Amino acid sequence: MSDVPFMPVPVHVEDREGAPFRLAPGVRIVAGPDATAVSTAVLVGSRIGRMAGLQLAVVQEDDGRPGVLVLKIVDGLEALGLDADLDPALAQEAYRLDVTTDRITVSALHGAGLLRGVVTLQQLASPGAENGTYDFAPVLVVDHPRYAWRGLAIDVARHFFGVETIKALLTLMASLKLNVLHLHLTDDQGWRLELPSRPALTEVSGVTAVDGDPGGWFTAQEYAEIVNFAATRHIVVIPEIDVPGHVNAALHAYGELTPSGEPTRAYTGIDVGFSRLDASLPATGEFLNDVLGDVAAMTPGPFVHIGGDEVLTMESTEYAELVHRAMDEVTAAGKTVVAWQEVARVLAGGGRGAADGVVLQYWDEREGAEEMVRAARQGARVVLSPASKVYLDMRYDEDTPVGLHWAGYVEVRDSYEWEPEHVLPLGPGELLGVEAAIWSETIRTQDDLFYLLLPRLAAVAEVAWSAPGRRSWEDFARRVPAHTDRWREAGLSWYPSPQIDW
Ligand code: TNX
Repeated sequence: MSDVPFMPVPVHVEDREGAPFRLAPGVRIVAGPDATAVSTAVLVGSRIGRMAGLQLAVVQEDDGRPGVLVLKIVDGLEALGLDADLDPALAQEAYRLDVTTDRITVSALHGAGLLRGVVTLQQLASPGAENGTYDFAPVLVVDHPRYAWRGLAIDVARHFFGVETIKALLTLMASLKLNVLHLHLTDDQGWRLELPSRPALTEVSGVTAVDGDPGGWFTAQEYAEIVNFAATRHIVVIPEIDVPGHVNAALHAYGELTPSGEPTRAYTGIDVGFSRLDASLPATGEFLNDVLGDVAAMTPGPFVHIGGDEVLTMESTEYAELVHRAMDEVTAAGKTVVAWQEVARVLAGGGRGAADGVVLQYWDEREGAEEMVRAARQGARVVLSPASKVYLDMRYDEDTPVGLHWAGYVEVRDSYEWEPEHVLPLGPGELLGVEAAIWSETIRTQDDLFYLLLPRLAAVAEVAWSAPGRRSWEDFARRVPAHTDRWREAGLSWYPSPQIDW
């Protein structure tokens, strides 16, 4: 075991003998002919190069001389030193990092694995003896994630956060090897994605937010920019259009969606559960078709999230009908449905296969566990977001200046010390992964946002990446302080938890 503060902790680390690899002028990146290796090389070249103030040349041929960083796509898991029967979804992100005095080699089956390996490499860097040089201690790391889905949901609806904040977030996520960014784009208080078929959604409801604070929205072009920025980091973006509740912003923009035909008033409070679509109105079907069709078309990733949470003013038959209509739109557009746990109720009644392919997100530990398990037996896959552990809008303690506390106070250790397999009694293959969430009712600034995210997001990332036998709270707490320099350089705030010896 090495004392390098890797985060999340890898599967296998082996210290090696010898002088460190020195990053100094003249170091080249060898990327071979593979396009994914080349694109990773360019990103790495600029990252590692910037760190040392160097321009690193990217070349195709490995001439065998020392002073190279080799990025290599290999054919099989055996070449990484891993078992051939590793789940293919995990294998995509597996990597082998081999640091010797003369050369560094990162190998993987896929560009995603290369990038994860390079993130590990960055964590190995320490300032060298000469000014501007960096040293990498000789080591062998062989690594792969525990879960294929390691996400963060951010609510940009209650308060809006623009492209620059989202990019800072994606950069942080990549550094923690997270791979899913779930954007909660619509809610009672605002609509944050411009859609070609429904311009009034943002023209009318883009400008509103909680407490009358400034709103905002992503233009279609900005959304594409976010999706591309994420893709370069092998992070998939999942847009959420929350229906059939949490829809006041839509009802405010389009009066045809209400029984009276009159638009509702803008809503700037923070209650939940009062707004709803109406299954009997013809406009409802057109709305679902337009909105979900547009969002699917704008999203290259395989998933669209339809929400489905907290509908408190609707009978179950109407709820089921609207959920099925939304699901059908997403499926017809060629995407996989993701939904909050409430949707399990609707699927669990449907018999074998009724939930095939759907991804359900479990958040409210007070209810719904049984339906979740039943839906999983019927084909649903599960992402865990247990609020008492990973709702990062919960306050750390009674003195935290922002945040809610309906799921309790959540200290860093609470976010870290839990076992995903103990949350629900699921069978093999049913548990896809773990997703943290941050809701923005009380969060107004980027500083508030990162103060709540860090260091808890690092804790959740390790829960999702690292195997249970490999991680412990004491060891995690010891490694956290080494990461604050990077956070500071990126301009991010964090919570100096008394549970950590800074
Ligand atoms: C529950 S999580 C909600 C959100 C709130 C959040 C606040 C979920 C599916 N619904 O509407 O913003 O709690 O913590």
